[in-house]
Amino acid sequence: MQIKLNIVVGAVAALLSGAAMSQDLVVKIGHVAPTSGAIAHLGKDNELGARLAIEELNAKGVMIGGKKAKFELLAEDDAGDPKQGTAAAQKLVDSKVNGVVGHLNSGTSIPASKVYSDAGVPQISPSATNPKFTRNGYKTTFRVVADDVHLGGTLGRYAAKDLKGKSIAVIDDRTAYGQGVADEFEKGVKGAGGKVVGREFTNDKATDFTAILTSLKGKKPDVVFFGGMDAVAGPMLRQMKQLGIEAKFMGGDGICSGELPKLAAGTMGDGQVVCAEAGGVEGEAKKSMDDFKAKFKSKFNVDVQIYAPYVYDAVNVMVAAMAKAGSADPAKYLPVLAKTTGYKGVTGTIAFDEKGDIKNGALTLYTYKGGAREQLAVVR
Ligand code: ABU
Repeated sequence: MQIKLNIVVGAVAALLSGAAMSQDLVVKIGHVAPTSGAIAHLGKDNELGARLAIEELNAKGVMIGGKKAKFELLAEDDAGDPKQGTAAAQKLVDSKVNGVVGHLNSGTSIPASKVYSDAGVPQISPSATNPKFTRNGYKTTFRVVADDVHLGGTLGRYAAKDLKGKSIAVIDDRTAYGQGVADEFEKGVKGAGGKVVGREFTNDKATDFTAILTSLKGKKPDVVFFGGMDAVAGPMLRQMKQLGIEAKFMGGDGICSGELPKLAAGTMGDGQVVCAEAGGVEGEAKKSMDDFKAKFKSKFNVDVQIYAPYVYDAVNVMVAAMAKAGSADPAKYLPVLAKTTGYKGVTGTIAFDEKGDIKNGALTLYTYKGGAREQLAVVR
């Protein structure tokens, strides 16, 4: 008799818990980055930032419109390729995602933004810095980092004024990001009264830079700026050393990773490289970033490369808008997301302007000493 009663009680409990679960709201968050290819280490860094945010949100229990939200991460690899980027975006739209965090590259984020805009799906890039990303008039497009006008311009002025570069050479990888940030750097140098003695280009898959570096060597540069990613910058630094080019080496956020010293195989001199992350915190806000990095390391046993904290914040700011709107329906929470102001994230305070760009975005200038990134300054 007792056994029968237990079975009945168990069945009722299972039914009730099933009923509760069926009332949960499943919220699908898409994430896209290159998790294969030369910058897979950066793509995986971003994806782990999203995973950490989703795990914490599920553990915390977020209510949206009176229902407990269950967040699912749909992670896609676009290999940093524009065509694969739009295919990944379409796949996520077809899977009825509620929002997307990504992509990592400007060259993929820009074409993908049209796919999301057409579908009305909010997209926040945690790292695409080309200004065009937010200048197509799409209401669904946001980013939580400063853009290349700010990034390249600041680095250009820094090269001419602080590093006192007299003959500055510029190389880019012809991607939307690399060419754009190099153009802004050149404008910054010239605006500060500096001189650009040579401009060369390569591509984002190249490994041999002998011809362009030999050509630039003849111009005796004291600063070489590279617009591109760390996977190309590392071998370029190695070949500069082999060719006896003693210049300072500068780049934007794409080279400013924890991996760069390894990619340069020990050929970077202390203080030789100056780069900038397109965000940054200072003062009291620094603690939350430091705590995030320690938590990330203890959970995944790897250090943050560059943008994992920005991905983490992007997921959280999107979910905060859903909770405030009382709906994960993109049409309902998008206007709330657009009005985000004063959101305190681990990367600082997030508010969006009318284009979807972060307001008052910061930059953090870094150099490398003893194979480790060392902060020089946070500038706005
Ligand atoms: N911002 C550097 C890496 C991503 C990109 O904009 O292509």
